[in-house]
This record gives sequence, structure tokens and C-alpha cells, in this order.
Amino acid sequence: MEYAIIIGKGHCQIATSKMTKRKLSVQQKTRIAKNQQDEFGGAGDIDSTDGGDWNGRVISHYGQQLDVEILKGEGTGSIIRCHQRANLPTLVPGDNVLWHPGIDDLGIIVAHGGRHNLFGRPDGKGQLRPIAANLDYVIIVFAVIPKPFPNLVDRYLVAVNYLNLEPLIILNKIDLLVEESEQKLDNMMSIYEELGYSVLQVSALQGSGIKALEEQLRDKTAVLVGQSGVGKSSLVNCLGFEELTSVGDLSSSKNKGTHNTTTARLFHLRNFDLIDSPGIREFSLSQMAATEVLNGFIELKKFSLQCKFRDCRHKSEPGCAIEAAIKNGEVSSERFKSYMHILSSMKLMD
Ligand SMILES: Nc1nc2c(ncn2[C@@H]2O[C@H](COP(=O)(O)OP(=O)(O)OP(=O)(O)O)[C@@H](O)[C@H]2O)c(=O)[nH]1
Ligand SMILES: [Mg+2]
Ligand SMILES: [Zn+2]
Repeated sequence: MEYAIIIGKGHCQIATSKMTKRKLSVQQKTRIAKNQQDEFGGAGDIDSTDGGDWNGRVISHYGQQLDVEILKGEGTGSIIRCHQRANLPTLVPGDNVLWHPGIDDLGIIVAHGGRHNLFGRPDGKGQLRPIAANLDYVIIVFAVIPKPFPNLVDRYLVAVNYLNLEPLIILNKIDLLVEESEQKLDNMMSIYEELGYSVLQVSALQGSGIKALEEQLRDKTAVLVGQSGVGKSSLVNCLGFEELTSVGDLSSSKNKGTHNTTTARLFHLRNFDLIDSPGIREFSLSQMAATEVLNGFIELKKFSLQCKFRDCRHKSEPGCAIEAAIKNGEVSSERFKSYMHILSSMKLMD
């Protein structure tokens, strides 16, 4: 099954950065754009700006067009629809840009600011398909329902580690916990906690755990990722002052998400920014090397350095430190199985 992310279904509304309903007239947009151009002396043919002199931030990308928040001058805080110059890379929420007016009432993005980092997923050719940029955290969300898959969390952790990003793991919908699921999920959470990851349990519906999440996110920018239906958009609504985005019901037959969110979007919330993203079916790590997968399993990596043979495959070879660590309880056998599962799905195992 392929990882599914659908980009394209957009709306053409100009809204303020807080996503209230303030609309700009075409004349206002043109005037703002003209002033922006004067301020930057016409952007010419620049395609990358590292000096911090950008005047916009990408909020969302819809097919050929982008919503850009105006960061300087008249209209600051409003959002203008823009095209981007063809020579620029794919731009995503969180990207800083330099834009100026086009011939119609749309802006043109002529340059992008250097990125501190980028989260994305590998496409079929092993290229990173970007989702969000300039992040402090990647928030990996899973829920009591739909059924959580620890292997999916592990795949995200591998990707996050590979991209040098900071993960935050969230279990949502704890209001739906019953004794059996509670035991199972407690075990799962404690594995990640013991590895040193930040793990939070919340209910976007009832608000429990939300204060701790807010504390963790203060002054940060984070992207929400995870299966469809786990409550990413619900978390955005719960952490904002008003309903900012739509949520979708789970399918009644299978209790799975219905891929409600179709494009990533940045929201300014209380004192932090959250980027909502479309839910996924499967996170493929195609084309990643076996060592890069191992690096993302931090405890396995650590013990692998102590294996007797440098090329140990951790499959009953003599002196395998991972096997020993599983036996004496220092490494969770679930995590090891998950690692092997990823390798076999990537056909990296013989
Ligand atoms: N009981 C309960 N339901 C929740 C909670 N959070 C979200 N939901 C419900 O879960 C369903 C899916 O929520 P969404 O916020 O649309 O999920 P999503 O992760 O954004 O899904 P996609 O946009 O499809 O990726 C909705 O019916 C929400 O009302 C929660 O804390 N508790
Ligand atoms: Mg959503
Ligand atoms: Zn070994």
C-alpha cells in the first residue's frame, strides 16, 4: 500500500493569519503588493535569499498556487494568494519567501529563504517530498482509535532522525481508553518514554493533557503527522481560540479515518504555530539504506556497536549484543521486530 497524501483541494479566500474572515479587496491586494515591490526595490531574478530579507511565509500550497502570509509593510498579517517562479523548489508551509506583485491580483514568489530543516516523506524514487519547513518539532500523533500501529510510529521516528528533527509523540483520544486498550497503550508509551522521547497523552475532545502540550509548544513551530482520523485537525481546533479547520468522522464500518484534510496548512495558535497535514495510510521509507533505518532505532544502534562482528545481521550470530540486550530486557523485542519488519518491507533483508 502506498503512503497517500493528496494535495490540491484548495479555497481561494484571502484570510488574516489568524484565519478570521477579513477579506482584502482586489485593489487592496494590488496596492499592498505594489508597496511590497517598492520596499524591496523589485526582486529581479533572485531565487534564494539567505539574508533574512523575506516578506512572506508560506501558509499552504494548493496545486499551482500558495497562500502566503504578509510579514512586512502594509497588510502585515494578511494572506495573499501567490504563484511561484518555476525555478524555485516545491515550497511548503513554514517556508520564508520573497514575493512581489504579479500582473493580475496574485503575488509572485521570486525567492525562498534558506531552510533550517524540512520534513517530508520519500517518494517512489527516493526523493524527499516536502511537507513542512523550519520546524522545532514533528508531532507524531496516534490515537486509541483508529487502531494504533507502533511500526508506523517507528517509521516516523526513523524519518525524523534521518532529517535531524525533534520528535514529540502524542497519544490522542484518551477519553476512549478502556481497561484492555489502556494496558496495551501504556506498554507502548512506556517503551518510547524509556528511550527518552517526549510522550504526551491527550484528549482533543475533552481537553485533558492539552495544558502540558501547550507548555511544550510555547514559541515553537511544529507539524502534526500521523494516520488519518487520529485527531490532528481536532488538536488544531482545540489549541486555537476558535474552530479553524474541519474534522472528519471515522468510517463507521472500519473505524478508520476518511482522509479529511487534503493539504498541509500552518495555523498561528496561542503562542506557537502548528502545521496540520493530511493523514497517511503507510509511511514508506523506500530507498533508505539499512544503516539509516538502524540509526533511527536509537537503542538498537547503540547495542549494534557492541556486536562481535561489524557486519552482524542480529539474527543469531555469535556475540550479537542486540540479541543479548533483548534477552536481558534492555531492548524491547517489539522494537526489534518492528525494525526487522521495516527492513523486510524495504527488501533490505536477505
Ligand atoms: N473521542 C474522541 N474523538 C476525537 C478526539 N479527537 C478527535 N476525535 C474525533 O476523531 C475524528 C477524526 O478527527 P480529525 O481531527 O478529523 O482527524 P485527522 O487526524 O485530522 O484526520 P485526517 O485529516 O483525515 O488526517 C473526528 O470524528 C473527531 O471528532 C478525542 O480526543 N476524543
Ligand atoms: Mg485532518
Ligand atoms: Zn548483532
